[in-house]
Amino acid sequence: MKKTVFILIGLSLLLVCSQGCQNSNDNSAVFQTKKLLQEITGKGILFGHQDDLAYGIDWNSISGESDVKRITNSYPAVFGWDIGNIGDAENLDGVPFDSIRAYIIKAYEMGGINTVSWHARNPITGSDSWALTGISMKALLPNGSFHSKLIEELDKVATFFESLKTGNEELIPILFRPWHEMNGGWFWWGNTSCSEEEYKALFRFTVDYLQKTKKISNLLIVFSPDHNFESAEQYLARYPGDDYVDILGLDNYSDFEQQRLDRVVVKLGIVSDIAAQKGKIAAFTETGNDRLTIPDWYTSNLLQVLNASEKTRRMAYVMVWRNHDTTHFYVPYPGHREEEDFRNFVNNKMIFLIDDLTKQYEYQFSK
Ligand code: BMA
Repeated sequence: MKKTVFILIGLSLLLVCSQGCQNSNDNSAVFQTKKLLQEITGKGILFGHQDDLAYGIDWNSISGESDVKRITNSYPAVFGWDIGNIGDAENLDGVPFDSIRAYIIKAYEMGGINTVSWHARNPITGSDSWALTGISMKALLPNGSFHSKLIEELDKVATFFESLKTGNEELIPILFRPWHEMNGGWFWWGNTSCSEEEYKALFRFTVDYLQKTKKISNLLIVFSPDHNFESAEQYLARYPGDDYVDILGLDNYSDFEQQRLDRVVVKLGIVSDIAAQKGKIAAFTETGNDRLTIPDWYTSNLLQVLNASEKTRRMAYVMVWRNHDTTHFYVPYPGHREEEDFRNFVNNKMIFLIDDLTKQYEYQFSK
């Protein structure tokens, strides 16, 4: 009897794992990254910054530089990059793709985690993510008249992801965050440009094409709605399904702009609850206060919401957007009046920069 039970368990595990699950003996880098994010949940929150190694205030492409490091002496733990305009020499914000690749390798070799968003051009019109005319999602989906154009773009994405390797030919794990902020109307994949079913089909096709057809094995997939929801049901309206997502995210700038911190707490709580129910990782995938106009934003706003409850403390990471110039930035730079506040934020025992992550991992995340 016992034997039969074991055989049955073994068989069902085999069946489940043939659908793409990784078992606990999996020592691939992507599995280790997932495990790290799961293990850090509730113990600390990794801090991330978009384009951190590429440029900052008054500098561009200087090896070793980082605005986070300039004022804290440590790099962030999470590094965000964008592959908008993939196929060109530079991304949509003027960072050469060859440099992005080098930064991703460097971040990984330092012990950091990389996440990639995609402000994609519309494959039909060639115009940017924010251009809402000339869109037909149906035409881009399988059997649509422009489907091959979507595939052309995905092939470029696949080539880029396949090229992210260390010197030992090890593929670098990437938290890939395609088709983000879909519950707003500002991108051509947003809720004013396609139906829920069309959006889900786009997301599923993207993941299936990269992971199954192109066999890209270094991705963890992030689903990242914006602030525009009030309930779990609304959050999940465009969710492509558990098989397609590893990390449940939230992008939220608006509620901070309106100083509705209570709303941020509620929304992080919803994401945290769904993630716990589904056995997924939760993350605050994009946020920030552009130009830091709100005094002490890092400690009086961000830290408050992250530390509001057991639920909000279960974000694996929080990432702020890029430091383009003094008219568009999210991390203070030397001499800025928010410098001290930012240091107070990162010195909180819950917030992990790369040094905290690499040093403390062995000490079971105790800072
Ligand atoms: C936006 C702004 C733009 C940028 C885009 C993609 O939030 O920062 O300047 O082009 O993100 O990075």
